[in-house]
Amino acid sequence: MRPCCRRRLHANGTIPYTRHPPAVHAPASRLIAHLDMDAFYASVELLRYPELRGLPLVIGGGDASRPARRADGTRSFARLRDYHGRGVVTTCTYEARAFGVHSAMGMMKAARLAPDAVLLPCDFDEYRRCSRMFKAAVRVLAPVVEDRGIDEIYIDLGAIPAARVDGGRTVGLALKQAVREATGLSCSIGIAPNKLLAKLCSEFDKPDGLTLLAQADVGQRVWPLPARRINGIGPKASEKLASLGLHTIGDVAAADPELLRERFGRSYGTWLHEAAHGIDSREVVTFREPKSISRETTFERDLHAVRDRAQLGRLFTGLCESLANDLARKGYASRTIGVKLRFDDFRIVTRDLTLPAHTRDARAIRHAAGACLKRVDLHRRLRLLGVRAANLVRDGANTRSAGGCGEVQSPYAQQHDVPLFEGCAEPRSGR
Ligand code: DCP
Ligand code: MG
Repeated sequence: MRPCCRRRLHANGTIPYTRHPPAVHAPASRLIAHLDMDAFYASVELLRYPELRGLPLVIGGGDASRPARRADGTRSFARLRDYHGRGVVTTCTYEARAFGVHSAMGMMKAARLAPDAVLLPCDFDEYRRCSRMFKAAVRVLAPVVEDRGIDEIYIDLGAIPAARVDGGRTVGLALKQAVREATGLSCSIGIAPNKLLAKLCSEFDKPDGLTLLAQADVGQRVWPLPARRINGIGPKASEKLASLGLHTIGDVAAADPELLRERFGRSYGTWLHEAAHGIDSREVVTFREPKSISRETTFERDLHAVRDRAQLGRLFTGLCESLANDLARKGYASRTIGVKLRFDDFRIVTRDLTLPAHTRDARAIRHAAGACLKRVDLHRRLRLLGVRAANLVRDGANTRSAGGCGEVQSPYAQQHDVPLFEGCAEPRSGR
């Protein structure tokens, strides 16, 4: 028997429910939905290019993979086998997943698995537009929504009397229908007593799924799953759990909570124990201020600060401009600007700089980020460059100028007025 398991398995391999529930108080029964769009970016592209329906489709090519119009009016599409570079798959249709392709896989590897798959570049503006549309459609039926990113939300169904009648099934179907009518896209929904279980079960029946999961189902439906399926158990934690003989969520649930705390620290160890028992008291939060906003890019080939400085300068300036635009669009200003670099040996270095006042001006961001770069040894070639804005405030607050976000020259920028990657163009102001 594994060292950490206190209880025996059922004959069918699942772990019986604990006779003594853990010493945590679950809140009164709630009903929470997690909604996640199916193959989101790829599905949005299929709305635009319906002739690709049913084909393996991969999103993540650069500009070169933009479709071309033939003389006869039909479109010609790039194929994955023609891709050369170091990009990664952003997402793909379920038809491409059947070949083993998945998000974050290197495109060259994906090309070996599915050479005939169609390749398209990302169109973030369009994905954001569809994202706003599906969220608005949900809010008409169920207004208590927590935004979790471009394609997922939590919905508190507690205030909807109809949701109590059948555990949320009818409301879940109505939400799926509303999303489809508003966008033409399918989504998958999980409905459970808390966010942790709702998120877990929204994946059970993807795509176009609707799964209801009760607390009493945890032993049978959740415990047999690999531990890493819990949102919050990443690759490192799951590796460490495996080294303790804890592979499934049931293994973690059956482990001595003291041992988990001993190995993972008090806070994470306690969380692991509760999560494995399907306990989660987090509320659906309808608004949360972001901690930071960032932009980064991985280069097609490694670039050197001196030999490729014109190209790097343009990329760096572009990132700062995009970041300034993001801040403006979202209505924030930042006081701490940081850079992130990944070198050719995969080492990651970050530096940041706190300014005297908040800004969202592209030039000020470029100067501050440039000052951060000066504090990095740039002898090795770079694989990735990123710029980050933290210490955020909403429009106008705490900024210097009366009109909102004042342009700020960092003290570093004033001292080192020469852009780091010399020869590059100054960014346009983001205002
Ligand atoms: N995404 C990304 N980089 C990743 C994973 C995803 O940019 N490593 C983007 C593309 C996805 C979107 O975020 O379309 C949503 O991510 P999901 O994990 O929900 O993946 P999908 O919606 O594509 O597929 P699924 O049907 O599994 O939800
Ligand atoms: Mg999704």
